[in-house]
Order: sequence, then structure tokens, then C-alpha cells
Amino acid sequence: MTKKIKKTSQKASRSGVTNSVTIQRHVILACILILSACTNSPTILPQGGGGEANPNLTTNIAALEEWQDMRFGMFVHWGPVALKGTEIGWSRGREIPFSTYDSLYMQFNPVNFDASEWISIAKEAGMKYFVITAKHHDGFSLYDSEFTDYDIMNTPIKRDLMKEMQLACEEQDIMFSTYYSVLDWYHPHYTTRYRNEPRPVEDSNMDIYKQFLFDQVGELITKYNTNLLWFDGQWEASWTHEMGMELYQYCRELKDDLLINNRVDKGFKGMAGMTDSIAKYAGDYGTPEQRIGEFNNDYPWESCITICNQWAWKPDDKLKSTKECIHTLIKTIGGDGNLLLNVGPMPDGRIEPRQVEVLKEIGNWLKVNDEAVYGTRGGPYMPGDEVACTYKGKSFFLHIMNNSSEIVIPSLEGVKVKNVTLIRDADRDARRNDQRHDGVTLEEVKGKWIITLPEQLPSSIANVVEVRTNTLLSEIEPVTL
Ligand code: H79
Repeated sequence: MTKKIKKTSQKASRSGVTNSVTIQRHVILACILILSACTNSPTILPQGGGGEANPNLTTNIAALEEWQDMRFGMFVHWGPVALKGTEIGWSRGREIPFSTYDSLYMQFNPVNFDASEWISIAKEAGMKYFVITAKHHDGFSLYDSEFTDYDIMNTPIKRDLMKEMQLACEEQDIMFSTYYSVLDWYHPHYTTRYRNEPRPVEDSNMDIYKQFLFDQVGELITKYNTNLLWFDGQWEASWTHEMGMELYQYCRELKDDLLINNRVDKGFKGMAGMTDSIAKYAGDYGTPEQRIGEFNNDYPWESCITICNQWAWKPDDKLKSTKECIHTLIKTIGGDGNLLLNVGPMPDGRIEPRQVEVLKEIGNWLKVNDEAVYGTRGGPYMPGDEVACTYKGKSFFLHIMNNSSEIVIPSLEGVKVKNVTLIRDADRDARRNDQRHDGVTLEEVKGKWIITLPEQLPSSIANVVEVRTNTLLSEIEPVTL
């Protein structure tokens, strides 16, 4: 087993959930097997993995659940294009002429880059994992690759910045992960050309490109110990379903507890990001882009959303407010997904101070409400516009995003409420020991639970009420709010 992040104390408190989920999965799997034996129909895979070519290569569930428990990660889109402030990959041959774009690396000299500082910013924001663009559609390798000269070692900075990021992550217990675009508009042997690029395609050979890609991905796994591979760019005709399944299998052979998103293969449909057929297509989880995914606790998913508009840095780009970011996180985890929030650092190597400010404020909210986020799952109520819900064991957490003093939710059949508290500060012991009720009450009236909150609410962004019950909430069918 390769090195992964150290287990935190949260691990202990979530073991109840994990065990029950595992048991549930085993029961479901047993039922499916019995059913398929009776009807002679093919076995339905209850989870993702290597696709139809690799029916026995299923998602590594322990790694998946550990990642799901993290709930919140940092996505970073960075490269020489930051010098221009235009979009990574897409502006090549659009806002920036091809030859200018492809020469930017010769001036890329981010002298203020400090990997420990980036990772501290992520950590302070309450993020538990980190995903860096090792190679985007523009083909530039942000790391020291043996297989190309178009990489960070041939820039004026001449330092393997991605290695520094990996080491900083390991130092600070943040799970290190990499983004890799299977599409490469720079590589001569990748057959599809971007826009009106003049290079002829006649001599291009996808077999050569494929070998290059496998070699590079191999480096990410063996040299950088990436824990998750975030593939992208699978939609062009040059990339096939067969290649996707082969790449998935290759990665898992190199590292069995690696997680791989669904863009490794062609099952990803539209920006809603989920997979058409989990048994047919490779990938461990769905990837809605620039949107909050729909409630789904059958197939794991992660929304990737930018903190500004652009993925890569743009001067004076419109920045989302702390409130919008926190509400996005709450609605995502309420739908049982992870949130991968993207920042695009500046060409000098720093993350923009105003973005750092928002990230810090998100972290401040999370420090108080951490129990309602990490190690939880979405449900048993599906998210609405103003309230979303997470649960862990026998407790559920109502995240209330308006400032109302009363909320009404359908009661859960057969579930008894034992205790209701408002998360006010990080002093969870006082709350747990029932020394404070903070003026929250819950009353049952005709199949509804009416929850009243005190006038003075702790947060102007979102307040969390914990409802402790007598029932394991993973057993409850999701209810609409
Ligand atoms: O890496 C990020 C995007 O570059 C990539 N996926 C995320 C994680 C991506 N691949 N495809 N798309 C995004 C969809 C394409 C969106 C576009 Fe556009 C709209 C391309 C051109 C217009 C977004 C806005 C990108 C450039 C401007």
C-alpha cells in the first residue's frame, strides 16, 4: 500500500457509517448475485471501475470512501498561460496566436512560488485534497517529465514545482492529486487539431501519442505518488472507449488504491458530468463541471467549480463571495458530492490575496461546523434552495442558509429525535454534554418537524442544527424537503 494521508480523529467517528455502508453494499451485492443466478441475467456492477473490458476491476472502495469523507478539495489550474491572463488551453490559437502561446514557457519564472504556502492556504480553507494541472490541453508539463522538453525544467525557474507541491502536501497531510488532459493540442501525434491550427495531421500517429501519454501518466503515479488522477479532454474522436478502459487498467495496475475520475473514458455525458453506464465505461466517480451535481448517493461524484470565472488566472476576474462559496459547498455535500474549488495562481507564483481572503473565511466557517461536513454523507433530506442536509451515524445536520427563525421539515417515519442543538462554536464538548441547548427547539406536528432557532444566530452565512436520533440514517430513503 502506498503512502496516503494520515488518518485523522474523524476516521474513528465515521466508522459507524462506513461499516453500515459496507454491510449494506454486501447485502445488495449478495441480492444481485442471487437474483442474476435465478434469472440468468448478467451481473450488474454495483460500483464503478475499469468498464466492460475489466469486469473484475472495481473501484477501490476503501480509497473512495476515504476521499468522500474529505468532501472539499482545492483544484489549481496553472501554467505559463498565467503570463497572459487568458484561459488555459482554450486561448491557444484564439486570444493568443499559436506560436506566442507555445513560447510562453520561455518566460515563465514564478519566483514567488512557495509550495508550503499554497498548501497552507488550502489547509486553512478546510480543504483536504489538492489537484494540480500536471498537463492541460495546451500540452505543457508542469513537472519534470522524461518524455518531453516542453516542461517546467526548460523554463527560467528550472525547478520541479510539482514535486515541491507533492512534498508540501505530504508534509501537511493534504492528499496530493493530479489533473491530466488526454487531449493534447500541442503534441504533433495527437490527431485532432484545435481550431484552424495549420500543422498538417497526415503524419500524426495516435499510437505514438498514446505511448507518450501512458509514459507520462506512469510518471505521475510512480514519481509523484499521485493519489487521484483527474483526467479531462476525453470528448474528441482521437480518444476512444478502448483507450479509456486500457488507461484505467494501467493506472490501477501501477497503484491499486488510486482513484480515477470518469473522464478517463467516454461515458461522461455533458457538463452534468455523470456516467451513462457504470458497467460499460471506466471511472470511479462523476464530474459535474461549473455546477452543483444533482442529489445522488448511488454513484459518487464531485463538482468542480471556479472561485472566479476563469480556470486560469485573469486580472480582476469576478470573484465569488464567501457566502456563495459556502452555500455551494453545503448544497454539494447535501447532494452527497464532493466540491473541488478551483483557484488560478498568478504568474509570479502567488495565489491572489483577495482569493486567499475568501478561502480563509470559508475555513473559519468550517472550523466551527466541521462535524457537519467531514465524514458525512448527503441526506436523508435532499437539498433545497435554503436548507441542505448531511448525516453521520444517527445524527443529521440541517444547514440553514437563510436567516429564518423557524424551519419546517417532514418528519422521518419511525425515527425518534433524542436531542437538538445549534452548532455555535468549536466547543463541541459543551454541546455534546447537553450543557447548552442554545434555544433550539423541535416540535412534531402532523408529520412535520418544526424547528425554531434563537434570535441571535451565530453565522450570517449558514447555521447548522444537529439532530440526534435513535436510527442509523444510512438506512433511510432520501426525502424531498
Ligand atoms: O480544465 C477545465 C476546463 O478547461 C476543462 N475542464 C475544466 C476542469 C474543460 N474542458 N471542456 N470544457 C471545459 C468545456 C468547454 C468550455 C468552453 Fe470555454 C466554453 C470552451 C470555450 C468556451 C470555458 C470558457 C473555457 C474557455 C472559456
